[in-house]
Amino acid sequence: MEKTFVMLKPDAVQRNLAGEIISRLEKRGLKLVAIKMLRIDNELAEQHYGEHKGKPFFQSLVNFITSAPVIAMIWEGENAVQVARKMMGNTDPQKAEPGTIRGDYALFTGNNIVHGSDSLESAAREIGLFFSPGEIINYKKELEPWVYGD
Ligand code: IDP
Ligand code: MG
Repeated sequence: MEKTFVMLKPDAVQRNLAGEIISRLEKRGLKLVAIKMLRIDNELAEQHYGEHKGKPFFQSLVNFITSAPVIAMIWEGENAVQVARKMMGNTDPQKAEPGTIRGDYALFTGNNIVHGSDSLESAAREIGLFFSPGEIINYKKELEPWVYGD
């Protein structure tokens, strides 16, 4: 089953939105298979956001993501990468549809509360940056047939 990397950014933790966002992903039927809170250091921030190096917002992005703790997670499910991205909404929260996480809880691109991998390749890379294989839990949930059918 597909895995995606989702991170609750410092603003989500500070604004007490962690439970709400986790709850949405859970209720959708995605399965949480790894979770940890950490304070990202500069090196990890620059690796994680490497594709944006050189862009005008890069330094403020690194400053922001290292400013306070984040919650890093791996969620599993059919098409998990695209499903999670769609639930997050547009990068610019003012363009994100109501009903999406960013569209409901954020107003500013620099503080858009959640990160989600944008492709299978990014998901594999980001999962490898934040988690060791032993931290990823392989388990069954009895309600899976109720989510996907038999
Ligand atoms: P994504 O988070 O929706 O995948 P990306 O384009 O990968 O969006 O950008 C990574 C993060 O960098 C965004 O979530 C946002 O926090 C920040 N960012 C992107 N574009 C801008 C911008 O134009 N100004 C300020 N911050 C930006
Ligand atoms: Mg991105």
